[in-house]
Amino acid sequence: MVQGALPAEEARVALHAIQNWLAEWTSKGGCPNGNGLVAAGGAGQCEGAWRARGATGVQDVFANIWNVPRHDALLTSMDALILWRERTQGVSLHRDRPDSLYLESGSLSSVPRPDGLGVRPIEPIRLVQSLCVLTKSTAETGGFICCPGENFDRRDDLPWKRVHAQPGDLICWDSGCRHGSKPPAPVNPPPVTDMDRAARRQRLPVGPVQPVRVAVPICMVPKSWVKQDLLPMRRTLFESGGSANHDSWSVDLFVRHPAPPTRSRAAPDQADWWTANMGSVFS
Ligand SMILES: O=C(O)CCC(=O)C(=O)O
Repeated sequence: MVQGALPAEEARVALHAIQNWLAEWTSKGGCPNGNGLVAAGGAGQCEGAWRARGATGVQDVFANIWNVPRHDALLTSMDALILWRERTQGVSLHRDRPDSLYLESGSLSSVPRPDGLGVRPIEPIRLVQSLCVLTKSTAETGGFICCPGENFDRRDDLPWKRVHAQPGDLICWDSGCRHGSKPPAPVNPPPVTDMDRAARRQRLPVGPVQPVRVAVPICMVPKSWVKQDLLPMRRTLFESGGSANHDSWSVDLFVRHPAPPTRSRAAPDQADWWTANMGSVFS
């Protein structure tokens, strides 16, 4: 855990930007739920998510992990949001390891070459995944869980623990460690208010969604891992509000997460909040 990777004031600004984005989206009728990992509606490319990825403290963590300079040597992926509502159940314990990864002339690919030149890496590719927390995570709120001490070799035998964090903290873990999230137990359904009852009677949409948990998943890898032909596809995804997964350093894996249709919008790098720090981890 890196405390205050995003300074408290910047964490507040990022949270506010995400709430604004969410209000705009929910006014059109949709609302995020499911396991809380949201990639639809331009979530991954919204201002609040980029404010977390663009933070010097966040980028420094990954630069130190990979031993590269912070500026211009990292590429960000796993561009999504975590948004919980009162009944969101979270994500089951899992490892994020691509099942079929091949090395092809030093680059990563998910498809073995017919000529057999692509070989499976001897060791699993290790990633460092992270969450920039924007609302506090405690036993009362629920949130991220993981099995500290586990790695790819140590199979499913350690107990999970809750990770408590404050807004601006960056929770980091090795992709070989099982992780997920859990609501507080037991889950108490939110009280039904008079306004909810009235809305239901009149079949009106229930008021604006106030997310109970907000975090930004972030995964940065050295740019040198990425094939050049990936970059135009990243650009398309970025401009259309789509999201890549954390294993998006190879074209084959990247295209598994095409952009969902979104309303027309300016590319994030045209917006007034865009900074050079954000651009340096994008392309
Ligand atoms: O914190 C969560 O809700 C789960 C995050 C997760 O599974 C991931 O980022 O891979």
